[in-house]
Amino acid sequence: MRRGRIVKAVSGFYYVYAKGESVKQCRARGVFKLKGLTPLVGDYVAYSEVGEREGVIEELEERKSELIRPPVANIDQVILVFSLLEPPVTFFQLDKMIAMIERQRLPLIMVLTKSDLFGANEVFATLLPIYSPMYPVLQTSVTTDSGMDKLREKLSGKTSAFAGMSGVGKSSLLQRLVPDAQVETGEISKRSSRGRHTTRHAELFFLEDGFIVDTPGFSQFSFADVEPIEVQKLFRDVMVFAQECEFRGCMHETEQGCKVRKAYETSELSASRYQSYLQLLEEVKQWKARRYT
Ligand SMILES: Nc1nc2c(ncn2[C@@H]2O[C@H](COP(=O)(O)OP(=O)(O)O)[C@@H](O)[C@H]2O)c(=O)[nH]1
Ligand SMILES: [Mg+2]
Ligand SMILES: [Zn+2]
Repeated sequence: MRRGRIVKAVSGFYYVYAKGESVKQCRARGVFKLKGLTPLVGDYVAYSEVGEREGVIEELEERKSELIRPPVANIDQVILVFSLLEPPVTFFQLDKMIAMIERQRLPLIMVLTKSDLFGANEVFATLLPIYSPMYPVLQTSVTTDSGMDKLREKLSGKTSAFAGMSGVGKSSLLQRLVPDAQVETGEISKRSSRGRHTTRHAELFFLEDGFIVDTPGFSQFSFADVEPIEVQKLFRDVMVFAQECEFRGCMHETEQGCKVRKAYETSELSASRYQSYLQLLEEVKQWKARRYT
């Protein structure tokens, strides 16, 4: 038996990669179904070979982590991709995605793309002081190759998931990092007849030293089962001041003497981050109200 990793799953077939081997199309042993186990993209497995190109998955290794959306196992970190311009950064979208990743307790690296565009530097300069105290922040361009080496360093030895809205440049980055990957970027999809390309299944791409998964799954995540009081924990910078807030159960909205509110008023806490916090809090409260009516 050999050890490999599931890089793709399509209608009951699992594609298993092992370094130096051709990717094998595998079936899973029936016994998994009996045990209620479903192999996931990202799983490490033991498989036996059937001829040159096929195999059978015999064993699943225990998972270090498991995401439901996207359904991927053993992710080490999320690369949150946003473009500096075209489309411009929307603070709330950005902060909501960060919150979503925090919710899944995954380390996060921010990658701001399209740094070659005119005016991108100014946008980067406004974002950097807000986010760099919390997360590594890189800026990249696939046009000039700027920042790509730093990104490669961050990906080395890890399994990374790319998350971000459509059009920000995820596929273009992936294409750069994995030149022989079959990736569709915006330009190609414009030409295709079926309109905008959407990745239908998660797929792992292998680097010399690491794996990447490109999937739209993250944006489907919902906050429907989050409690309002938990929302602050998804904003690291809000949390710094929330810990000093003396009011029990405070949600740091309008209370007189609230430390978060004060930090916002004195600009110690970024106004856009505070606004995003309030807006997400509002959404979560509405989700909750709907749950009980
Ligand atoms: N100027 C510039 N355009 C880029 C860059 N990266 C991607 N794009 C363009 O942005 C559009 C969307 O890119 P794509 O990779 O398909 O985004 P995805 O939807 O996140 O996968 C395409 O037209 C790309 O050519 C970049 O670094 N600089
Ligand atoms: Mg894409
Ligand atoms: Zn408070």
